[in-house]
Amino acid sequence: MKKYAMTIGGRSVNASDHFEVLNPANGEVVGLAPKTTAADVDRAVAAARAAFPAWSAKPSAERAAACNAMADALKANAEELAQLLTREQGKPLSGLGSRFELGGAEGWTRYTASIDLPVEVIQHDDNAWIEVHHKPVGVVGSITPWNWPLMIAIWHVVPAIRAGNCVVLKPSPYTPLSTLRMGEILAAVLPPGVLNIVSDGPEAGPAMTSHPGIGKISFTGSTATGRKVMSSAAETLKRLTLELGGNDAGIVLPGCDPAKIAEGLFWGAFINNGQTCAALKRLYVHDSLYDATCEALVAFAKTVPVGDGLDEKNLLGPIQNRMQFDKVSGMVDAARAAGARILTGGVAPNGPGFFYPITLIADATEGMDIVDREQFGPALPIIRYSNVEDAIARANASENGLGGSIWSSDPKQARALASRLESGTAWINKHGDIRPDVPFGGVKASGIGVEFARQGLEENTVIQVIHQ
Ligand code: TXE
Repeated sequence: MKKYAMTIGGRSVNASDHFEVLNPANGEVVGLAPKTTAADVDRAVAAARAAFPAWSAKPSAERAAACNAMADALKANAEELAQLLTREQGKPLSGLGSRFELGGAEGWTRYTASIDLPVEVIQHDDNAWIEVHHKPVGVVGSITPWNWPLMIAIWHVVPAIRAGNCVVLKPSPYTPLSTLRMGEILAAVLPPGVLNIVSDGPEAGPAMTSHPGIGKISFTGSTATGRKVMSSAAETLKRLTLELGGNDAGIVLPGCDPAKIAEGLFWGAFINNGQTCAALKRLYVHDSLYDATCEALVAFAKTVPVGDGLDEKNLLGPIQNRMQFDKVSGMVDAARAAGARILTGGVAPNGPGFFYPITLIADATEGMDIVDREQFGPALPIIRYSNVEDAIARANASENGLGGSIWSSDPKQARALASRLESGTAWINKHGDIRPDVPFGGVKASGIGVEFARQGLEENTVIQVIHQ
């Protein structure tokens, strides 16, 4: 069985101990990931710190060129990485799956290469010379989840490197292999120590969040772990960007045509089997088109093939891991027991793998876990409402605030209502449309700070004022 290695200081580093990474489609071992210790984290941070003076002193254009070289390397190795990603994550090669994720990773890298943070001049005259400089923080620690492991690693790593930082990256224990391999490929086009990739192990995450040599943590994961990261980082006053859970609401207004919006609603909710932070997780539908919307969604769901992601005809794969499978199936069972109607799905097939059918749940209400908490899986509760003001209030009655959407045939009304959603992004007639040139982040318990665009790049810097 292939043993994967860490990359520290530009060299491949083997661990003394390993753990198995399983294919969620069939339970087979995909490979062995190194078990990272606190001492490995120390070595990675030391390598990053050693590389920092030269890397941060490089002209911006040279760092931009290095980011473009990373994009070229991603492109050249995309198919190998996509295959490995499908085998350990479960998502299909096709559709909005692994190849799509690799394409996104390359696109985000190229766009991030193209942005810069020039010196801002406040005053240049005989009375004063005042400039604002954006300087790199030093070493950035990146901690990533298992749902979009490569894309999210790129979202953390590339802006950090572009801004002049050096990085230590730690993937989730569920999906470390594709990140270890991608890291090896990317580190090879950078000076040694600029990008270091460790793996998981009980000591690894806490060693990073408390490490005095790390100046900032970029974290994407659950709100519960985000709180631990923030608390652990407090001692050393690290900068933080936290992209945490979401429980995004979508509101379908009277006057919509259910047949026209069904496909957008479906993929807004079921992209990556619903295992997406800014997926549509609660759908509020007006009474006047409730039944028609349910029917249109069921009809669309029946056209989507689910199965092993290596089979190119499939558009959705298994749930990624046992913990998530149990969470989703438990929430669906509880909703059914509380009186919700399962329109399609709701019963897992026998056999290997964490397969769970596309599940649409009518007559769902607040008070059910599947409405109140993030399900993070292929099951969408559809909630009836009769008053738009009431729907907005119910959408906002959540500790989360990542995304939200308004579905309407009246653009002016839609924009007015969108601005009243308590969410980092409010989409209109779509959900989850993210772009590298548009800042993205959560409010309330969904996070702190933003990623992407100039604003995301700025979060990888500290400000220094030169004042004469
Ligand atoms: O996430 P964790 P888990 C949600 C989703 C899911 C739940 C749990 O609802 O059911 O989170 O998933 C690392 N110090 N999301 O347990 O624990 C961990 O190794 C430092 C939403 O997989 O948040 C991994 O690399 N690091 C989310 C990363 O944190 C620690 C995506 C995320 O794991 C740590 C994933 C610690 N003490 C799950 N403990 C989204 N917003 O997209 C764990 N980690």
